Amino acid sequence: MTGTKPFEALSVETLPKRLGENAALSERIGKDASRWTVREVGDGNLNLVFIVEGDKGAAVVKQALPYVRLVGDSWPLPLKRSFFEYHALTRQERRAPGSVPAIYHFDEAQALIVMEYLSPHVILRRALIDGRELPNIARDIGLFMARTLFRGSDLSMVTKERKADLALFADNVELCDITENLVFSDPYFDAEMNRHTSPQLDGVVAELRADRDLKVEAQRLKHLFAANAETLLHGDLHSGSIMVTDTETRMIDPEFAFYGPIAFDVGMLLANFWMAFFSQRGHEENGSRDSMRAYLLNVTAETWAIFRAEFSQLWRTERTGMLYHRSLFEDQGDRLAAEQALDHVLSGIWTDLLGFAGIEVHRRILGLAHNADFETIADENLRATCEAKALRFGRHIAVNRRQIHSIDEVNTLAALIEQESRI
Ligand code: SR1
Ligand code: MG
Repeated sequence: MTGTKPFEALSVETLPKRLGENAALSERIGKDASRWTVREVGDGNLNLVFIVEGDKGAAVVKQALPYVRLVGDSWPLPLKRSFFEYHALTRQERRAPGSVPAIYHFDEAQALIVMEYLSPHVILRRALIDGRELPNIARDIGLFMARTLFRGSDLSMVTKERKADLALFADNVELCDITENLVFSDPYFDAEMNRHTSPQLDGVVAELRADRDLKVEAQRLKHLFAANAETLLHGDLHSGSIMVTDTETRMIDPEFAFYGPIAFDVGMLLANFWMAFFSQRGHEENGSRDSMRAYLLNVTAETWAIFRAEFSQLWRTERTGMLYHRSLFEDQGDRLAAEQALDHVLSGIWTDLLGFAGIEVHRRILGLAHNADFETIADENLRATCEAKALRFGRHIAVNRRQIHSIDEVNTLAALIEQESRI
């Protein structure tokens, strides 16, 4: 699985020569490497991604670079993120079968993973920008989150194995550091790499940076993120980390995987649906996205409902870990106590996910890594109007999260803010 040669970045030109002898790849796509065609399609912030096609088929080769691609070699980033991505994918496949691309080969020294080419899948974010109403995403993503997050926790795992796994992923320090800074801190001060739609949002940005309650809440959430090693997270579960067709959904790119709070993945994901919602105004002509807006709010509600239902089902049938052990509840004939404990756990996830969602919205508009949902709105005034509404929404759900009790309440607020005309 691990090569011995020192790391060297692949290119479209060198890939066939360097991987031509790789059996996992050539058996799938065809043995004659001189007939392979290679395209580099990586549009993320960090890595190289190649689609390699041969006589028999196609595969994806993903390779980490020793720096942040978005910024360049002034920001070094360890290759070991590929190791964490590989190990996260194998665990996700075990815990939620069929939800991630199949892995054909991993080379730790070259920081590369050869995996299934998903076709005709597209990135979910792109589909939502295009106004596509995909029927299955709420179900598929809700199930993925419930299964991976429950089964990676002390609710399910043998605690010795979980602790060993926690130790393994604890070394994903640099990727956690990106999240800790970019998500939880940078948006709230004048950090070097920040940018926002200016001058339109200058006033809103100044207000947010002076907002004491918001800053304290963001730091409480960062504390939770850093200190609550509850389960193996995907760690970067946004709509750019999901590939879809009309009927299929696959999660990709878990290189930020580490042990953190269950609510983080769920909050980050829902935030990206809410951002898609607020950005629709920038992609429509004459109210043409009314149905898309309704669809997106419905997706958030359905995703949360599916997550809750599946998590509850796993709680009742697979609670084999050391937390909330059956010996204290069901085995004593006290099923209601187990249900009461479940309510507490779900309500904690709910409150925290709202916080993480609000902060994720802020960092995508004020920080380094922006979203195509807003970035592709060419008219800057229109973009700023969409962004300002999302920022206001994010602030509200982060700061008032303990007083918000249902997703309908959140979606009613989102709809009200979206209809306002002020920036
Ligand atoms: C420097 S990396 C910026 C962002 O890209 C990744 O997808 C993560 O979301 C990270 O925060
Ligand atoms: Mg990524």
